[in-house]
Amino acid sequence: MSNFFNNIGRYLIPASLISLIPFVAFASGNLQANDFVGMSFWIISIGMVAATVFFFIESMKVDAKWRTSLVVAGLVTMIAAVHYFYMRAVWVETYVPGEGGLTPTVYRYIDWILTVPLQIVEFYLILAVVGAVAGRVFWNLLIASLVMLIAGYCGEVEYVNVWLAFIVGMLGWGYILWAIFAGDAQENLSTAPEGVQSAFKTMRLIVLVGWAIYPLGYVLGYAGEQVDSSTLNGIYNIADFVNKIAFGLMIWSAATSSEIEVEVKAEAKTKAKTK
Ligand SMILES: *C/C=C(C)/C=C/C=C(C)/C=C/C1=C(C)CCCC1(C)C
Repeated sequence: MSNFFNNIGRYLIPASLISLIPFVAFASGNLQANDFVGMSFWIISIGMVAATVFFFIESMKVDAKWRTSLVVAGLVTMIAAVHYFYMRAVWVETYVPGEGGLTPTVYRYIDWILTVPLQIVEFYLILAVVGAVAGRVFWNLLIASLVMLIAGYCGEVEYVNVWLAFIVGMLGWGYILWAIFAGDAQENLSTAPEGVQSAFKTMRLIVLVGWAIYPLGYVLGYAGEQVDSSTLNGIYNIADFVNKIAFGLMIWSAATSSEIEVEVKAEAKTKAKTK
């Protein structure tokens, strides 16, 4: 099995990098010196690529049970990288000094509708590592996240009232928070090893604090008479940086520290034997 992964990895990394190359062509827009939101699009596009490379390469080094989690983390940043190239082009090409650019809502939500469920998978995988959770929990979280995103989209493209959509979206997020803090997603957590427990606790803090940046951006972006596209996109960009890259790093950190645990135990065993 590990042989299989080693061989796949040999092709996975170059293949994924080559697949990103066409998107560099989208870098042709003219970034203006005062376009700070444009700069954040630019920085995050490249940050996502770098994070993807990192997660894929690291996935081949960690213990087998963490491998899928890190591959999924790399897929999240890879999907985001591609969408960021498109979003950046929309923004930079329509940017008017003093007014901002157009909001790339469609690309944003296509990205989210893929990456948020993948992060839910991630959440589930962490718990599944120790068999601490039922499959039903996964489906509940998934459906709640779809309710949250579909509502947000309908609000942002004005299919329904912006604030009605917001409330429905908040209910979806609220359900997820309930499930991971008080409900069935955390029920058997105490049976999990410490490394898994702390990974899960940090991840749910990200869903509480990191995810909160999105509704904040929504509220500030849509509160005025006119949509404030700079505030909306600036805050969403920061949120994506935190929630995709930091989220992945959390998993990486949990995976590498469990590695250390294994090493320490192995060392203790050999010492005990030689005594
Ligand atoms: C990688 C992308 C991620 C983690 C996106 C997360 C998005 C949210 C947590 C969005 C939340 C929203 C609400 C809670 C209310 C309605 C408006 C949304 C969709 C922005």
